Amino acid sequence: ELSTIPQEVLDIAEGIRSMRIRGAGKIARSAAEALRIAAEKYQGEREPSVFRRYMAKVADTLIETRPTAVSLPNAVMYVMQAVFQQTSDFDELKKGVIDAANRFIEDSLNAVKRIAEFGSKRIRENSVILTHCHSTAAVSVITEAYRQGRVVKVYSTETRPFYQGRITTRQLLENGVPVVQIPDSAVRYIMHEVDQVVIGADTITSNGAVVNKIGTSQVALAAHEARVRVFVAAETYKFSPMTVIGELVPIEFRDPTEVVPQEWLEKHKNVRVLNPSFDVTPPEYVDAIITEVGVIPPQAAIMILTERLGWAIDKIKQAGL
Ligand code: RUB
Repeated sequence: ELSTIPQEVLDIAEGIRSMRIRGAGKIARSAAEALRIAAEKYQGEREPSVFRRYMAKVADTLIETRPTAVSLPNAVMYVMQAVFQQTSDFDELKKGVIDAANRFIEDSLNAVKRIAEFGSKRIRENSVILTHCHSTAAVSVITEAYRQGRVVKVYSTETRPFYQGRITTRQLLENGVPVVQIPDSAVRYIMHEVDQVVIGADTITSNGAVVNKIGTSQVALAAHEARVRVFVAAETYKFSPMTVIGELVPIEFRDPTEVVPQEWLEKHKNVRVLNPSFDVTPPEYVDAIITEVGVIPPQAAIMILTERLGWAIDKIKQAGL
């Protein structure tokens, strides 16, 4: 009989599922925090094997919440490494898990700062920037570039159907950055005014494709046509070790009621509504990926994977996933 998962942990899982907690970086940090709380509040037998089974159940509960952003399983795997460290001392094991979770959160926040520093240097003087969805990493790059006096205006897409663009617009305004909200369908119309596109990522594959909020590939296509550079701001835990063994990135489809109201669906019973939440931008449409360890071409994704996530690749290969 495993001890029950604390309510606080279940609330974080539900927060991720319902998108109260959203954005790949925040999801990852919240998952690490949930594992830390689970370890701290563990009431069961002080026996490593029992504790490990309980933590594995918590890990599964977290991973099941949303499928696309690899930052979630990467964060969970990172902390779970400490859960499976070789020791028979329960207190040492528990402390190791709490430390690993805290380390992940701290490293993640530092990574975003580094990305802002590196990315801002790539923004030219007097730039008009376009961004899509709400990415903490992208907002950090844009805000830092603005502080350095290089950004004159930001176009922020509203990002239907969930309107994460409104969060971006609000945050940029709070940071003092001049921002104009546009509907997603206005991207190609406005692109001739744009100097650079800065977006985030949920997952980056071993061949350098960028999985991000639905509509990102259209933005990149319009930018490509207009010869506008596309920069992706992404921490190294957004790179997917699973793609190294040939796995495809699962694309989340969300409820149709995010696209049309329930009443409308009921009135039009034979209409099918699709709500894909993410899309894939091929590496050819991305100029550079800004990570906390450096600015790289998307084709160098495998280098980040082997250098930073080699441990995860080994694990996945061993597990034969
Ligand atoms: C959010 C989204 C963001 C990335 C990067 O999708 O696509 O662009 O997650 O964000 P959702 P960050 O709102 O469905 O979670 O840079 O904050 O990790």
